[in-house]
Amino acid sequence: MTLYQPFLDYAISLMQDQLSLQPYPIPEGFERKEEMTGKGKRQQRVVTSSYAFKSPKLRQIRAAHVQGGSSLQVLNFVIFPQLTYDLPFFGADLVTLPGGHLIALDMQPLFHDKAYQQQYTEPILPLFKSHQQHLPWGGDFPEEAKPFFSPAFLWTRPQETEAVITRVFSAFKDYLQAYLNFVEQAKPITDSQRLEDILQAQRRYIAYRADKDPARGMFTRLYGQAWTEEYIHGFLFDLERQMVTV
Ligand code: DBV
Repeated sequence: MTLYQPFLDYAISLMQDQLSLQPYPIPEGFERKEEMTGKGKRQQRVVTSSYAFKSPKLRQIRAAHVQGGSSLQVLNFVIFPQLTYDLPFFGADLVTLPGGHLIALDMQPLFHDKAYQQQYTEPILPLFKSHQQHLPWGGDFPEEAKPFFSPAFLWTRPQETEAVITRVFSAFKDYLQAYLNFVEQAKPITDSQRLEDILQAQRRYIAYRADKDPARGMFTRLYGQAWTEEYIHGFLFDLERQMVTV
């Protein structure tokens, strides 16, 4: 069972249609990682596959797809815009563990002022409301993560896998299309103060995500600490490394 493969296939195909998609390098040894876990009858192969692209306005479009049987499926898919655009991040964290499904979907804002919300949140509030009817609020999440989400944050823990296949997939498609519309409309920023603010906001977000990555424990158990830290800082949240190398 690969619950999130259709999400990934859909996203790549939609982006190929609407963006001038180019490959983005994946560090050697991180394209695919495979490990056996458990013993005896509970033995399970866990495969983590990585995907990465870029486009003229999007610095890094990347996905990590973990497939480990019916009780371990994860698709973490994030789009990091170029530093010359004030676009939000597209963030999807689709997680299936033995305890159930956990879904986070948002256009994660760089700023929280009214003008920014008018540009990047208000247009998607109708989408948010239509999907939230079927995907109720998932409850508490870390207080310190709140600044990184928008009022259109779809956060839910569906009981039924069927709801993931139908409702969550439908929300994912709508959010991604709405995001691509923002990308299409986005104009480069030229004001130097605004550019500095964008850089700081991107750094804050990426530093937070790298520091608090909720998958760190899972990856460390599966593949060890060295692989995990390199995957997080060298691929999943790589801005700081990229800034050093340019
Ligand atoms: N989450 C990631 C990456 C993952 C990943 C890169 C490649 O950011 C998976 C894998 N998320 C993942 C896993 C879990 C979660 C949970 C495996 C389960 C952890 C566990 O229970 O052991 C949103 N993801 C979560 C949670 C939240 C998010 C709130 C539950 C609370 C928690 O365990 O911290 N996604 C997460 C988040 C942001 C986001 C905080 C943005 C700031 O986009």
